[in-house]
Amino acid sequence: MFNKILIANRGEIALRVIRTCKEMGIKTVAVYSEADRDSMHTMFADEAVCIGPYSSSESYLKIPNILSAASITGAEAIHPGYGFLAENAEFSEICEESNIKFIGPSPDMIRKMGDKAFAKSTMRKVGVPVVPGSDGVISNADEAKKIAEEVGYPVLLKASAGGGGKGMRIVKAESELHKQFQAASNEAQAAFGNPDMYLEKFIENPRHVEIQIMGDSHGNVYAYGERDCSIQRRHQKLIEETPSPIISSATREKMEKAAILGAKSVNYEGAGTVEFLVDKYQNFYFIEMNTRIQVEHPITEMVQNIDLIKNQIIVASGGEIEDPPRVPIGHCFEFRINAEDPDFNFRPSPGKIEMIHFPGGFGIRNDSHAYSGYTIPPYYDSLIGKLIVWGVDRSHAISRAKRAFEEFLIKGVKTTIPFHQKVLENKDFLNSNYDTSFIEKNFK
Ligand code: MV4
Repeated sequence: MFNKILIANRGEIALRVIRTCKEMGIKTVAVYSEADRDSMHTMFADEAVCIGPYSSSESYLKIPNILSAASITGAEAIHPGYGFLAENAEFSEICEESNIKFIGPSPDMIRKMGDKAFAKSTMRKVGVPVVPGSDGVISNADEAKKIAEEVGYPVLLKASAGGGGKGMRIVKAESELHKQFQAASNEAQAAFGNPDMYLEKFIENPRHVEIQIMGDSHGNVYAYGERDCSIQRRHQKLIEETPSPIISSATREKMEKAAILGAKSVNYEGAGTVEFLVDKYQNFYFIEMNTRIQVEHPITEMVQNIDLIKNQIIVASGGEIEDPPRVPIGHCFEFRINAEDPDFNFRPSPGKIEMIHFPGGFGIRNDSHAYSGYTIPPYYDSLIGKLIVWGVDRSHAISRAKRAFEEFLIKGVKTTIPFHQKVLENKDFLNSNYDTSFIEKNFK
């Protein structure tokens, strides 16, 4: 096992990793930008190294600075958290070459799964259901036209280097296809330095359900149930829950089997998420695989009674992960508390938190780096924390969430708390009658 881990991240996820390291008896090194001098992760790690000015590109994304910090502190491994360098193949590769264990997938795996058209084609070949469309990249608009005719309009053009909703174009009719293909491809070239596109049938108002998996170097791959992440706004998730209220146990079993099949076929190691779209008939289709720990991982931890970060560290050190019962107990929600004003189109509201009081009691978990007097810098994401609420079933968790929000006080910045309180009164939400269009429909 490692003696010392460097956490190449900030905010709540840096703190989350530090907590598990402490519980495992592993020393921790925080890195911080000049804007994060007073940040909680900087204070709670055993050592902290300043890696540059406020700008991410000069600090949290600056590979030489992070490796220098690892070298001078003698850290043997680096946990990247999510975002920043978590899915950067070059970083994973340079860590490998520097004899520092990257707690995440190999550079090769990051490249394979980061190429969305290739990932989809790989999954299709081993029998994982995928959205009907092109098998891999399409080279021109004429080819796109042929495939669109086969699967039927509307279709979606997706950038192969995109993901998470970036670089997508809906095409409703053949007459638009040529123009849209050129525009989308140019956009992809500008945004990702890669013009490759693939095409899919457009699934109307799907639900977004993802399977948590974990693989180790001994050939084990396990699935830990699903998370329903359909409550999103502009591809930013706001509420996640597990189990998904619309997935039957038969469908769950099929989705888990598909995710394990896909992961095993590429010898996947570490924590991963297999994303599916689910239509109104409970048909599910693979769309992407994420090779990182995700923001919403705690809801899986709560119902499965496991520490996913601990498992990541065990796997990275060559250990074998135990096969837990993997029977979910109860129901869990995550509510993302962002420094944003929901009354003004969720515009960012950084600044000083004059006072913060977190809810507590049975079934409540707060993953947050915020404290009274902390200033949220405007340079990074707006996440103040995650309220994670566990209950014996969905309705119990909802009652508990409502009472938790009554206790949750934040003064000084606008937050998404009032938004969550409105959702908790929404009839469709209460009846589990929602899909990815929920926010658009209800909060215009
Ligand atoms: C789709 C889709 C409909 N049909 N693909 C958006 C994020 C990216 N991971 C995939 N996305 C979508 N892909 C097909 N063939 C609709 C979406 C989509 C979406 C997916 C998940 C969660 C929220 C979403 C919001 C709008 C569109």
